[in-house]
Amino acid sequence: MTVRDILTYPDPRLRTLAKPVEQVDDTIKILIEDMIETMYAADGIGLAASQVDEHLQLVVMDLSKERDAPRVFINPKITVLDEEKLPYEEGCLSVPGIYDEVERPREIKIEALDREGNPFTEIASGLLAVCIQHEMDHLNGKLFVDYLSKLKQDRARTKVTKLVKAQKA
Ligand code: K2U
Ligand code: ZN
Repeated sequence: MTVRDILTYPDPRLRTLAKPVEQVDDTIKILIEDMIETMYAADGIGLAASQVDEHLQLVVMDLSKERDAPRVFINPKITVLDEEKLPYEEGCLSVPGIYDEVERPREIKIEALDREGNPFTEIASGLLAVCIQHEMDHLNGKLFVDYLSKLKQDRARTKVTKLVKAQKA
């Protein structure tokens, strides 16, 4: 398994539209393992393949306290079940150091394939609903900062660019 580099805002590759996974073959299974390791190494609770410059519809997540229950969502589709929106203080491994409130639909249905390629459906609310919607945005080339004001976006771009430059120095 390999810890992959995570693309950081405003890298234009983060805007790439992810393609569906055609077959859950060994290449995909290796990518899944690498993404899980990368997510844990970065202290994230979710990670989209787009963030490691692999533009496939693939998300990993671990919402457990023990950090020992990774979940895989291949070709995820979501349907809004309750239009009521709830705010959540979001962050992103691709936008380090920036946290702000985003409002998203409270309850959704998730349809995806698991890591063996078997289809499953799940009704989600709370952190699972927030996280999968955040990750689905990544697969569609959207970042949580896109929901913020232009001023906040400009400030985020400046702050992240400086942070990443300092990390590389
Ligand atoms: O996509 C990512 O960068 C993974 C996020 C997932 C996430 C974002 C917002 C809300 C919930 C999950 C990372 O895990 S960022 C870590 C984090 C988690 C909760 C709140 C803020 C930051
Ligand atoms: Zn993110």
